[in-house]
Amino acid sequence: MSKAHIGESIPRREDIRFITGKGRYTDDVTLPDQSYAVFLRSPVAHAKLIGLKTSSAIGMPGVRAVYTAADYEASGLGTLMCGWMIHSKDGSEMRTGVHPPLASGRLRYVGEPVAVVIADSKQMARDAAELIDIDYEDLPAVTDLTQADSPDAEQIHDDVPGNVAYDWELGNKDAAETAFADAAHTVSINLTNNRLAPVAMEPRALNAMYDQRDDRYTLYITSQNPHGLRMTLAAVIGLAPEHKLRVISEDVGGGFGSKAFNYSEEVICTWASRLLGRPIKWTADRSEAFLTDAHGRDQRVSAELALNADGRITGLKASITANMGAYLSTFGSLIPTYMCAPLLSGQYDIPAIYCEVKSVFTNSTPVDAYRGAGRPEAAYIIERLVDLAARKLGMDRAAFRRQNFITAFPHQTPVLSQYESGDYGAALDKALEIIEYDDFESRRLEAKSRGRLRGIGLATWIEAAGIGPSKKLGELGSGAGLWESAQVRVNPTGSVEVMTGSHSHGQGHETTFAQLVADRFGISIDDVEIVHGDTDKVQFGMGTFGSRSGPVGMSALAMGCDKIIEKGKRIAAYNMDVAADEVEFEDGEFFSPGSNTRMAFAEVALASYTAMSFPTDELEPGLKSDAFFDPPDFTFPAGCHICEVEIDPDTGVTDIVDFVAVDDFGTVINPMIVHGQMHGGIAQGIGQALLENVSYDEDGQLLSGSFMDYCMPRADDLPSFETEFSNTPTPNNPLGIKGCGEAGAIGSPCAVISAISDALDIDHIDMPATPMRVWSEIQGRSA
Ligand code: MCN
Repeated sequence: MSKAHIGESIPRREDIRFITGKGRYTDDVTLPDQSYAVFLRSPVAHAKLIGLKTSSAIGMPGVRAVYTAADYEASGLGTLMCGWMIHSKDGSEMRTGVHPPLASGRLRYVGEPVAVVIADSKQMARDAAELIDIDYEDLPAVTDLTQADSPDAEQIHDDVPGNVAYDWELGNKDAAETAFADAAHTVSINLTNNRLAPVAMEPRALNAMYDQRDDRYTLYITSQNPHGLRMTLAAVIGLAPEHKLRVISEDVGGGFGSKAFNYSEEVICTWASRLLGRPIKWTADRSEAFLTDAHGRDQRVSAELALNADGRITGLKASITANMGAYLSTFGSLIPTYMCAPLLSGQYDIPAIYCEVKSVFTNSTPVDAYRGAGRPEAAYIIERLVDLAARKLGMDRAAFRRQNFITAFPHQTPVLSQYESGDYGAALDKALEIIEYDDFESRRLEAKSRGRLRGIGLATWIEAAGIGPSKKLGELGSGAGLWESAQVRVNPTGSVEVMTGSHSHGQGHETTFAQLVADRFGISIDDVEIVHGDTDKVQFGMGTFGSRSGPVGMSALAMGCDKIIEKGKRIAAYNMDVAADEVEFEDGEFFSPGSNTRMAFAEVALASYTAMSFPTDELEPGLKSDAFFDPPDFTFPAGCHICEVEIDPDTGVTDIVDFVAVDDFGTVINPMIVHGQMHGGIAQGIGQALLENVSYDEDGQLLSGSFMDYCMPRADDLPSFETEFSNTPTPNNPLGIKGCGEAGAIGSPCAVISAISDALDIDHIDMPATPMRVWSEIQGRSA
């Protein structure tokens, strides 16, 4: 029997099927009478859509149907919706525009779905799609987010004047202005947070079918949030009542946020599957993924920091322009506002903060959450300012940070967040020690002797993970509750099945969730099955995003396990002939100090189902529990990332020679998995800092639409990371867990840019710090 305890590095159970090619991904599902969809997409960024000629396509062999916006509109179904209402400074509601699943009247970005062809094979559908004529009239494309609200910019949505979705603010403007008026020193910076593509290994895919016999839809889909999708298809699109829809997301090959949103393709294919009476499969190719998976980041920022004569931070102001793309995606409005501005205090005690965010539409792919979602942007703003302030004051960057750290908890920032626990100095000290910070200048000199520019960079980052509570977030504009649920079913022989509303798409939940149950019940991990990703099996859930499965999903599961133990005590009490409150449970056994009988977990399970040892009018037979956990607040993971780089001045190529991360994730369930999450996130953050950039030309054509143009980090771009913990459990959930899934991507970009700026002895360099940009900086030119 393999026992499993919290804190043990148990190998991931799911990896056996993944590495032996036994994973079952959506594209692996082929159904009887399978047909295939290919979407015809807009070739231009902005145009008036005059008409579509589909007759040649309809006549092609194997083609079952061609549908356009006119067909969809005739069905009376709804359009796609953004799930978070933001109010502007003047109290007005954000302007959303209308987001039709198939372009209607206007083409707004390259790649927007215009029509769908359904045929007996993908190739037949593709050939037919090429025969559809799009009659359109070009309109000027809005591609520069800083110009989107200028008076001469073309208006993208009829009901969104000036292309501004909202102009929002947070914090106390007067207090911040006073801090700046009284400041002994100020620093300011203009930043670009570059646009990123999510590039999950498995592209988006779905297979939709309608079963006439049950009058029910089944949608297999690569989703991070099957219940959320089902709810949207039912309540927003109006496709069918929720109980007539089943959404199944089995193995999902990564998402990084991008599979938590609602997209056109699932609406259209599910709707069409009923019209045709055939299942419809759609799998994006990589080019479609680059064009249509919601992008991340894309902000321009100007920010300032006020300091007193002692080098204490007294105020911060930030003005953010955020690109929403052509349409507001599911969480698009939330990311630059409530997921970003409340983190602007960083790890520092800053009495006055004011932030304003203007979100604009442009003729580009919609922008939404991507690993970190708003928090990397906030960390980047405060960490770049802090570096700049230390430089201006001639102070060591670590010492400057330390003297401004928050040291007492809970700490209420001026921008909503209340940090619950932490020891920022401890994480900083540990990271400095591991990287041998005090000896850095000798390494710099040694590198110089080899003609290389060596730099060191720090980021003491913080984020908000484990989103909740529902009521507070409802007041801030959320359209959905942000709790999580778990159902624990104990079988008569003592094995356990858990239905969780969290969804694993690379995070190892089948291991960590089972580890928690095995630890709680004192049973073998082999006796625990984790079920997720099927709306017919799991009652309801909010899915996985915002690093919430640990803090929120596992907490619901812990509550569910505790309810089982409580009932088990009552059952055991009858068997032991003692009062229920005299029964204790430890290490898999129920016992009472007043009795010499001990009952193993499985014995109590059996007793609960034989139902002979207790009065069933007082105690229901069976052993099953349901739990919903709504957290009292976010958790605030934090840490210190330190990066060392060497730059070749002749080529501008940056080598990351060392990277240390010491992070606080509260109670750690499985250190190996958490280290893995840190590694993945750090790699993505380094990608943002050095290599990755979604770029469009001035006509709105995507220039980075393949891996030849969009540069992902590879193993040889990265050093072997040194990752450690400096944990302080959170009081905000019963397990003390803080989320870890995004942390790596939050601290690392700041640390890398800090290191490159240090190596070049400059204030700042923009991301991505490509060889061209670094080389140009060395030459004193702009790239
Ligand atoms: N965990 C733990 N101890 C903790 C915290 C977490 O052992 N103190 C474990 C959890 O049990 C879980 C894993 O670590 O197995 C991650 O937990 P958590 O931080 O709660 O994050 P989620 O499971 O909610 O995952 C979401 C997060 C996000 S938001 C993105 S984006 C992301 C990420 O996870 N996308 C990923 N990691 C990813 N990893 C992979 N492989 N693929 C993605 O798409």
